Amino acid sequence: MTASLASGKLYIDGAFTPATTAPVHEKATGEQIGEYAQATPADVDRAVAAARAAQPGWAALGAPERAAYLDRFAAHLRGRYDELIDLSMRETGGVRAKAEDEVSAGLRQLAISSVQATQSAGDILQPYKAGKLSLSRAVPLGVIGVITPWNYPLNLAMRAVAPGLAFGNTIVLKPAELTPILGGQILAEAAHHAGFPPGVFNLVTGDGPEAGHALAEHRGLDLLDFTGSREVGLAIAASAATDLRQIRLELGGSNAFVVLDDADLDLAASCALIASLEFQGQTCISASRHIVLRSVADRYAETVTQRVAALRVGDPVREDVDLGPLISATQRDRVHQTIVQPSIAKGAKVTTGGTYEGLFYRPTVLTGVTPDMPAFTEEIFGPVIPITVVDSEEEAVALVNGYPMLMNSVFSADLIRGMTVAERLQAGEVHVNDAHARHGAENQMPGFTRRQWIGVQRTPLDVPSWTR
Ligand code: TXE
Repeated sequence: MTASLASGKLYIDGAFTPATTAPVHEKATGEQIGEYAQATPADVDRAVAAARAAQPGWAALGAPERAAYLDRFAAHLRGRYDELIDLSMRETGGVRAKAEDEVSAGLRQLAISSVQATQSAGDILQPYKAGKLSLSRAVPLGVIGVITPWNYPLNLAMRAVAPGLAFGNTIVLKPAELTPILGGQILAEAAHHAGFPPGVFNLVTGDGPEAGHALAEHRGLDLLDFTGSREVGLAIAASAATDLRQIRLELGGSNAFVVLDDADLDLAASCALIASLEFQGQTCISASRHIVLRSVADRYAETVTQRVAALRVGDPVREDVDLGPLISATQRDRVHQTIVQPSIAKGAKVTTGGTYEGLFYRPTVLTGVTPDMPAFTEEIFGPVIPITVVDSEEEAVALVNGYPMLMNSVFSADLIRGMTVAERLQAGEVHVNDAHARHGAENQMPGFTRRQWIGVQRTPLDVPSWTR
């Protein structure tokens, strides 16, 4: 069940290295399913040094040669597909469909990055004046530190690891301590089997405040790529600003789901369940606020409540289960004690759910949610659908904007109206009559190269006279 070669080990400079370990648990049962090594700051130093030493050689390979390594890496993962699905269900607590989504998205990312790197072309720019040749080309950044969260450990690691490697960078990966097997050990094994040159891919598992902090603060990186909480992201940004270290952050937000008065409520309700409850709502693009026009609000709440009440919660490896456990007691307490209960205390009504047993949180619908409640302002990261009623489209747009968010949805039978409202929402991604359906944008990962601009002087005598 556990990754064999890498279990309880770090992977530095092409070697599996033992270290002090901590257990990894299956989320639904609490059973131990493996162990992870706890990297020290000295281990992180060694990993960054190995990545630094390996980078020029890796970048000097042609993109097709790097793609061939990535293909072998992907082939190893594909060969373990069933094992990875099972591991994803046990280690993250998601149902089979979520596991399949995660593993196939990770594999897709590898395929896309290989192709993108081989096809990456530079530009020939308009010359600044006659006799000059101006080019730009993409060059690797160098050594990339990657810190990932626990919700989609394989896919979210791949979003940085695949394009990073494909474009000639080397990697030091620190996966979340709750999911270090799928998010780290499996990848180190794949890298080992693919025969990557030592130091190209390094794994430093460990806890956030120790291994994570050491990597985030490391001066030997050319880029730190972090996906996780807003709190940790803010601290990383503040520290990076002190000496202008390059970072790339993907954090959370309070995403909105807008239902206009002409929406197909049946479709909206189905999409609401996907948007807010898929993987128990523990996704950075989960809908955290449902903003509904008054004339359809009661019907929307009733339809959603009816469907949510029928959902089956339990061990995600079972076929007859719709929602698994939350990832940890800390997350459960955050959802219940800092979001649901305070919102109820301020007047929100529970139409279904609001209770839990162990890590199993009943999917919950809250009505009468107002903008002064945490269920409106906070990223929930749990299986909760908070419904807020508004009187106009204007009010809906104003309420949606003004909070950090990644993605919104708008529902209207009139596509032009839906798109017009969508354009006014300030999220990076907006869907009309859809719930974070994957439109492929997640696989187009920019930012792992820098542009190098090259000016060539073709006429050697084109210099100012005072220099001659
Ligand atoms: O995240 P953390 P947590 C949000 C979501 C959730 C909340 C808390 O709102 O409720 O975050 O989740 C590493 N220096 N998201 O506590 O702590 C940590 O080891 C460097 C949104 O799990 O940010 C892990 O590898 N690294 C997110 C990674 O950061 C540190 C998905 C994320 O953990 C660190 C997950 C430190 N000081 C949670 N402390 C999304 N955008 O999808 C921790 N880490």
